[in-house]
Amino acid sequence: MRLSKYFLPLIKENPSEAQIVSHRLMLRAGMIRQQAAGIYSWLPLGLRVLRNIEAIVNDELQKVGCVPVLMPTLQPTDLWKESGRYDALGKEMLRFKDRAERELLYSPTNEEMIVDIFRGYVKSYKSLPLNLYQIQWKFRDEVRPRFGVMRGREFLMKDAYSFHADVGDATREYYKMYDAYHRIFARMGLTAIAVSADSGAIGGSLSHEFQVLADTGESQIYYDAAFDDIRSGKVIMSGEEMRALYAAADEQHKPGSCPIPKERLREARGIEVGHVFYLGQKYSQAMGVTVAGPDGVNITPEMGCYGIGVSRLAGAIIEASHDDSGIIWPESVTPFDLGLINLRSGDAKCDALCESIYEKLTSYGKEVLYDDTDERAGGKFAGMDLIGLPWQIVVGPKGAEKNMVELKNRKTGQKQELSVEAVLEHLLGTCC
Ligand code: 5CA
Repeated sequence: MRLSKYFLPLIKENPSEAQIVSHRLMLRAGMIRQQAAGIYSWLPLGLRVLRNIEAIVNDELQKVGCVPVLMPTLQPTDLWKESGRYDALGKEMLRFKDRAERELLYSPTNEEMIVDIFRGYVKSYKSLPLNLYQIQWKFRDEVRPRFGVMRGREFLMKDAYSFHADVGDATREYYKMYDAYHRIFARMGLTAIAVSADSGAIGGSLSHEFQVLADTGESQIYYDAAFDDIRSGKVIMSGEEMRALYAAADEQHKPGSCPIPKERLREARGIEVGHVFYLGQKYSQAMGVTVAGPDGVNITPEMGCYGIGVSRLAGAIIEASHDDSGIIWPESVTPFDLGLINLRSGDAKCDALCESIYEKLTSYGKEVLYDDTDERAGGKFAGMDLIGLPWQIVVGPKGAEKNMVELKNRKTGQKQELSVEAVLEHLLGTCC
């Protein structure tokens, strides 16, 4: 992508409305634009990140057998009267009427609708287990939307819903999703702590929130100090070993009955990036769902549901990975693999060298953001640091004479003078 043809509206000054670093950097890096309180447009750079996060979520979920669907954002309210939740969500739920005076709502979550789909088709235990998921926009009229995409009113959620013939199978699925969540967040460079939590308006008997530690997080959590060793990479544990460690959300933590000694207990702020729920028969019972069981007797399916804050993750990753100059993207979600800076656009040698590097890397499938504009060098460096691509190749007139360029690692700041061939080899892992 050539910057001269792209849409990357960078902002130099710190936006006064942004209270936390990820919100500030997302606005400054031209990733998002606020359209109303808690409602954002995703600009091209932000959209690339969102799509990369979605790709990791899709990949890991499909590996464990989840099946993608897509439900509408609008629902008739009748289903919610059936489940008994019509009143439970109160003003958080946005309701309106269509031209025929039928009441609709903008989905804040989709348990009712998935149950409606399920009961329309599934008649036997032989079709179970079944785990359907979508990545779809939600709306919750939050009292205090804040921190940019962290607590939006409209936000992108991955929501999965599973159906089972018995408690044992539903429990197995719950922990399968729990382990998949750790893999999903780890691929984004995040270590999430799964804390036992309150299931709130979603309901059910068991739930865990996945929390990424950050001082700006909205949740207060308590956990075993062993998680700090896991986070720093000192200790590696399986999902099962991690499950045995103490971790609790604020409302679940009872100091009087905490099972671990004080010296081992840590207290911190966290960003909730995911939440899994063991629902039991709450929705299947309320909505009258049964399937034929193995011995011909009808059974009411057990359910689980599993959410991930896809748009919130973009902010959470930035909270976890930035410095004073801007964002530092992990390779797995970066909007482009690298930035190519032409320090003297219009200079024949610089242009030719940049073009050949751009062509080569692109032909090998690398996503390159080529700064071919005629802005001054300082502005180009600052802009590239701000948007945080993992690598930068800088091409200037002096080096171009000798076929030499500079390769900068955004995270370490390390710069190397290298021949074009050496840079390509470095980035492509192959000799050209
Ligand atoms: N039906 C279940 C999951 S299938 C559900 O709605 N769970 S939830 O309420 O916990 O939301 C799932 C995830 O969405 C949360 O863990 C959080 O990461 C994200 N989320 C919730 N509210 C917001 C919000 N206002 N802005 C951004 N992300 C949010």
